[in-house]
Amino acid sequence: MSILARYLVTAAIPYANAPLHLGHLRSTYIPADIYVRYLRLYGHDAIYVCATDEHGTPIAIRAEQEKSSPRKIVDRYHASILQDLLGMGCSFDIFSRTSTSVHRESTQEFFSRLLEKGYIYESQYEQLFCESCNRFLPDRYVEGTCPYCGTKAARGDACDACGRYLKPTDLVDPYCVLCEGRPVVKTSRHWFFKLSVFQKEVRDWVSKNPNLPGNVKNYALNWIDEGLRDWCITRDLSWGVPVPAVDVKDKVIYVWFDAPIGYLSSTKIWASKSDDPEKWRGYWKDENSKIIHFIGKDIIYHHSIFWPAMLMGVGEYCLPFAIVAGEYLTLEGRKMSKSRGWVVGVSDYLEDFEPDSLRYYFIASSPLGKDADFSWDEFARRHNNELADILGNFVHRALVFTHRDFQGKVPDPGEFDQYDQKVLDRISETQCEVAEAIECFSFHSALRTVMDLASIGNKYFNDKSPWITVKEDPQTAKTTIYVANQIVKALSILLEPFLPFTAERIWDTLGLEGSVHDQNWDDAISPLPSGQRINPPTPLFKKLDMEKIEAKKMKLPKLDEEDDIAEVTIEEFAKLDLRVGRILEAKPLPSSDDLIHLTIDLGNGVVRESVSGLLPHYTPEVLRGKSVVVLVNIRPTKILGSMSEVMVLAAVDGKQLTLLIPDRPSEPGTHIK
Ligand code: B3M
Ligand code: ZN
Repeated sequence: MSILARYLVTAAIPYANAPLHLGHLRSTYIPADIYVRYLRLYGHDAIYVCATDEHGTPIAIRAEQEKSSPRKIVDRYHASILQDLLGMGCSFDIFSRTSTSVHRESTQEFFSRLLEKGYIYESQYEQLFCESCNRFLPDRYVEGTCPYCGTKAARGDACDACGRYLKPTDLVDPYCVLCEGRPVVKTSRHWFFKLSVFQKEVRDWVSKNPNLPGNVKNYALNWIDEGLRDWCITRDLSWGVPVPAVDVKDKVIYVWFDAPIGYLSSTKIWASKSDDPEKWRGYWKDENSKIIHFIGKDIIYHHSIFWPAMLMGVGEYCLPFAIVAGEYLTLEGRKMSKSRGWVVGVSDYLEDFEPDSLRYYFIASSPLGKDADFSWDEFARRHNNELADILGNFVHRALVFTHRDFQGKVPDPGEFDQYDQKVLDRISETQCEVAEAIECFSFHSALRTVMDLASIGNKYFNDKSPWITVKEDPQTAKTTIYVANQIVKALSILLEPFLPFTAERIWDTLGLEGSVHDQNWDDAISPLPSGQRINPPTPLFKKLDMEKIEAKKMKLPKLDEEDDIAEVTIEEFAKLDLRVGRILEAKPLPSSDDLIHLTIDLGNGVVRESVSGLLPHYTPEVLRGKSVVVLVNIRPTKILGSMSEVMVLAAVDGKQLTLLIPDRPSEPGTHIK
């Protein structure tokens, strides 16, 4: 058992510019909620802090698009986001906003401290400016091609595809998102955070932190090793936290500087509403406090690099204890896309289904550090076959039996046989194993362990067949039902972090005092006394109405396959054996207008044949001696009587084929990666 400690659990603060969709819940809010609920049950001092992110270009652009004001936009979305999160059972201690005065002051204080300490400096900075809109184009006001990975429509602040932080002038072929015009470069006065001086300190912190999960650590170290550049932390905008300098107008602090400070300002606001307004310090300044940030994978850079560097610069504050980053969620096998309508809103879900079914789906379907998919059919299957048939079925059978055959009271057990004892032991083993898994953020395996206990309960119930023993050997039936009730009680506590609504219903049906949310983790193994009077049970889960599922499927737009360029993983790409090959011989295939037979040297004495449609584009003489890119492990085929064992790659532009030639001389057989 670990020593009781103080924890601050945060979830990334969502921009108040759009409703929440399922992806956010899966990566961030549900995992954070599970973790904090567990900590509270365990008896730790743990608070769950979140807010809406109300500054920056996402809000300003939304206001322009809707011909509204930033203030109206954030008021509207703050309310809807909060409603969705509460509907899903997120147990925040505070859900604040970054447009508060406490937040403004905290941000300006960070800025001023860093300035005093020489970590912020002023400089002229090249910015993109749209002449037709007559405005600077900070961050998301501009899009273009990512210079690192070549993805189109990367935003001026970051590339979603490769996760790198960008500045607008990094973009290739930038365009203004409002008018699609080409911006020009103009200089203006800005402030920079000396991120570069923290290179070593941040690297040490990341590499030595035992609590950073693998995905966070790997991404962060790669980026750090590419070299950290100073970071422009002001913007030519009027919406945001004003730069605290007397002679400045219409410049605000960059939203990514103020957003993580939202965790701190929200904690202060939480404390200010209590009888001890200073108690936020215990979470932020006491070295024994543990700050754990739950985020989505797209913002690892900001949390593992910028934010720790800011904290190091200011000093006095605790650095994050851990950062947990949920990977992406796809929807019916495709990448979610707000612009194409390929999303499911949280409020849309909640109109028809229970929050616990979705919480269950997210955690049960895959570990947080792996990509996951949401599909309506799979959702229905998991609800029906797992929640209803395993968990719901066991709890209901045990409680109905108690009610019907023992007048609603947990019966007195007789002596336990080996099987009874094994099942009782399994309860305490489960309690330990689940705790261990949750503590290392393995929520998926923790939940599976809890569900296994329900399966064990079902099997035990079948094996013991109390409906027979109740007539033939009533004492054995009493023992069985006593043991079954112990499992039910344990499930109520063990499920609380995952399925808080279901857990509370079980608790209520057992007729126990208070709320399951206020119990202790160890109550899972303290016996439910015989004689305990239980309430009439109702089934925990109804089977889902498949018409509702079909209706949800119909709501998704029909998308063109063309729109959908499938992603490949690096492992999939690595299956392609691509090499440099030298063309030794080239001969037109008789009986064909465009095919040519090539003999290709792949180094180390390996020579292969290939048939390609290069003839209209290259003459055999030109091809001889050329080094080209060859896919070596394609399945061989016979074309017009000739073997084609490998494939020569070319750029295809309409009907024009252009061979890919290495930029510098490369030996045949050289790997291409
Ligand atoms: N608002 C991005 C997002 O909503 C940003 C997170 C801030 S966390 C400090 O994904
Ligand atoms: Zn423009």
